[in-house]
Amino acid sequence: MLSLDQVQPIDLETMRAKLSNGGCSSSSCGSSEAPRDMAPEIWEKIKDHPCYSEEAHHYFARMHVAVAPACNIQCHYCNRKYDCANESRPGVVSEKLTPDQARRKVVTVANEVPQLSVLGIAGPGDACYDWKKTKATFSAIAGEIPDIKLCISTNGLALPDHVDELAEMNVDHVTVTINMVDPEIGAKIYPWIYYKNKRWFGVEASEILHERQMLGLEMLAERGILTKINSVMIPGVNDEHLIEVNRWVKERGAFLHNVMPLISDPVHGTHYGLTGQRGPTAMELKSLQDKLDGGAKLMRHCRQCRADAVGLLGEDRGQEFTLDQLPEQVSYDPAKRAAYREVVAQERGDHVAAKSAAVEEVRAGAAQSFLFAVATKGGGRVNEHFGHAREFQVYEVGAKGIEFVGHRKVEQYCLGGFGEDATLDGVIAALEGVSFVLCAKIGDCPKDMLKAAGIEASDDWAFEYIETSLAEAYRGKFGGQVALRA
Ligand code: CLF
Ligand code: SF4
Repeated sequence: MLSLDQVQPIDLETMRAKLSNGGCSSSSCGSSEAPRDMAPEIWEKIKDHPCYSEEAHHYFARMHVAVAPACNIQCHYCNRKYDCANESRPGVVSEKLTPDQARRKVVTVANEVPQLSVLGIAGPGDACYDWKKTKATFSAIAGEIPDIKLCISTNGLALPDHVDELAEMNVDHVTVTINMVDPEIGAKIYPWIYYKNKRWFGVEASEILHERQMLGLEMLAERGILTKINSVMIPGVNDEHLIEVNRWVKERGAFLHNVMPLISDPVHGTHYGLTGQRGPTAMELKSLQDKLDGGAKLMRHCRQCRADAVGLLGEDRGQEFTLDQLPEQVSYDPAKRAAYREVVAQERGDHVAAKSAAVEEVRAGAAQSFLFAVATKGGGRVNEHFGHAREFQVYEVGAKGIEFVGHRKVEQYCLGGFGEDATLDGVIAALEGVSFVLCAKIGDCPKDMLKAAGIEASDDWAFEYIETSLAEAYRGKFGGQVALRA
């Protein structure tokens, strides 16, 4: 059995206490039960996938291997020196791997990171265009680690050529980046594509891309492959148009729609970066996502990770597994992953029950909605110090219950025991629209500065479940029963 000390970064003290108290106390113990609005066979496919299930992302990790550098289109938000910005943020470059190097890396990570549940290929170019390397990598891993989920991300142009092979290889999670369903808008995003040994430009290029994306989507749906659509929100270009995109992809069987903010910076050397095209603010993104609610199911917890990312979505352990650190010979040992799953099955059942009770409680007494930011390092708990947080998870609490609405990346405020005021100013700016912060620990100085900016912060709920804490904090503020000790 895995020692809990080997499980990182989930808070081990909390997990130990929970288990020594007899473990799961809920009637819905175990995470194998599908939510009421989901078919059990779909739940079985997504319940351990950190991107397809918001709940799973508290417990399970993905890793990407950068085996596919070639690409067949040009996006205005991409500089080919960097990774594919459709599934990762620009400005970082991945170490390119051969399929054999990728195999060694995946097996090494699987032996050392028990949370690992998904292997994704997200570039750094296009995984379907650079197909031979994608296929060789998936085939090698599927033979060695049969329970790992295989996941792929593509711009869609070469997708229809490979759907049957994807189905044969049991790849049941495919992401297609679709930024438009109107080629006139597409021409403002894609200057050219390369298709049938020829370069196509302008509206004609976007017509072909659009047809291929829709065809690929329909073929995936026919084969029961779960499809996620990524769309990059580009203010003034396709922001309002994404409502139409959402409708089209829903009609063609997309399971999830992930609207990501354009990241645009002149230093990345992209067309948009160099021409001053801005990305959306956090509140503009939220406002668009709110309009899309009711269409295809929305993903709001994407971290725009890099093409060689390793770990839980909010972290990146890729630097621990660079090529020079991999053993020459390695074989898979399933012990840690199997033991971790046992621990999580217990913890997760409890969490689901606590979450459901908290949501009902808030719904019953809710009046006004507020945004709460939570510092967490996984496990579904308030378990990160304010000063150590590199991101905050944001929840809307009010009449609709408790909804995860996104995350805000920040610079770590406390380094070496001291906090910089300038960094704190950046954190406060990133928390635009947020009224309350819950964390495991916060000092008087940042708490006072947050308060001066209209944000109350509390560590009263350290190591408690996020939703239980939110419900109590909300009730305290608005029902007068428990007061935030701000
Ligand atoms: Fe990777 Fe993408 Fe698969 Fe996830 S990422 S290929 S679906 S395993 Fe996830 Fe990263 Fe967002 Fe992608 S957080 S960028 S959505
Ligand atoms: Fe860049 Fe990805 Fe677009 Fe290709 S599909 S141009 S790699 S962002």
